[in-house]
Amino acid sequence: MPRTVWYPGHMAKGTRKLNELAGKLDVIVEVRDSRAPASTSSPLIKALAKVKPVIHVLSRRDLADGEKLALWVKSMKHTYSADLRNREGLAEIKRAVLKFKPAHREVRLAVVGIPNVGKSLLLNSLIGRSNAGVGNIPGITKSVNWYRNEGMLIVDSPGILDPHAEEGAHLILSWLGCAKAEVVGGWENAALSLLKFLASREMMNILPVEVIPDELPALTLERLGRKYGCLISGGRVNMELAGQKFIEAFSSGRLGKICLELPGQERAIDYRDEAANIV
Ligand SMILES: Nc1nc2c(ncn2[C@@H]2O[C@H](COP(=O)(O)OP(=O)(O)OP(=O)(O)O)[C@@H](O)[C@H]2O)c(=O)[nH]1
Ligand SMILES: [Mg+2]
Repeated sequence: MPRTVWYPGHMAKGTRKLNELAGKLDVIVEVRDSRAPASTSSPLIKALAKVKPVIHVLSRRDLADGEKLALWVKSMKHTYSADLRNREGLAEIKRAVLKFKPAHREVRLAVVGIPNVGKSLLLNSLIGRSNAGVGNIPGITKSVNWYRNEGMLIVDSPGILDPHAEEGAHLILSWLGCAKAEVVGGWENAALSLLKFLASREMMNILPVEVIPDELPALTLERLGRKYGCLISGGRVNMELAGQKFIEAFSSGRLGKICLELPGQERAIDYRDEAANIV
C-alpha cells in the first residue's frame, strides 16, 4: 500500500507559530472529535500543556454514542462535549474560557487540534461572527490568524497532524473525515480497514446491508457499492467510489452514532496498530 504522511508546509509553519505564541496566551482550547477522543488528540498538546492551561472540547457530540462519550468527559479534566453545529454546549465552554480573563484585558486563547475537528467553527461560535473559514474537508485553515470579540482574542490555527504517526493513526482519522484518503492509499483501502475494524468490534450492525458473518471485507464493500449505485460497465462495482460513499456515510453519522474508543483503552495506539495491520 502506498504510504505518504500528510504533513504539508502549513502544518510545520503552524506548529512553529503556535509554539512562539504560546507564552502570550492565557489558555489553550484543544478540539478533538467525540467519536475518537484519543486518536484525534493534537500532537502539540503535551508540549503546550506544560506552558499553559488547557481546556478540551469534544466536538460532534451529535454524532457520538452518548454513553461512551459521557465516560470520556468524566475521565478527562477540563473537558466539555459540544454539538458545534447547533451551538449546544457552547455556553459552558465560553464560561470556562472567560474564567481565564484577566481583569485589565481580554482573554487570549488559541484553538488547536488536528484537521477538520471543528476548530474554526468553535472560534466563530465563541466570538459570535462567521469570520474564520469553515468546511468539511481537512485543511481549510492554512495559517495562524487572530480574531477579536466578546472579551476574547482568539487564534485560529491550521489542523496539525503528527508527522511521525504511523499508518494506522491516519486510517482512523480518514474514517472520521479528518485525513485525506490519498494519505492512506485511497478510499477503497480506508473503507476495507474500517470494515475490518467494525467486524473486530462487533459493530457491523451499523451497515446498511445484511451482515454476513466472516465475509471478506472486499465482498462487503462490493455489496455496499451496489447499494450506493457505484456501478461501472459490465455491472461491476467501482470499489474506490464505493469506499468513498461508505466512508462519507460513516463519517457524517448517517450510519448511526458511534464511539471508536473508550477511556479505559486510552492506549488508542492499540487500535492504530490493529488498523495498520488490516490492509
Ligand atoms: N455534526 C457536526 N459537525 C461539526 C461539528 N463541529 C464542526 N463540524 C463540521 O466539521 C467541519 C469542519 O469544521 P471546521 O471548523 O472547518 O474544522 P477545522 O478544525 O477548523 O478544520 P481545518 O481548518 O481544516 O483544520 C465543518 O463542516 C463543520 O460544520 C459538530 O459539533 N457537529
Ligand atoms: Mg479551520
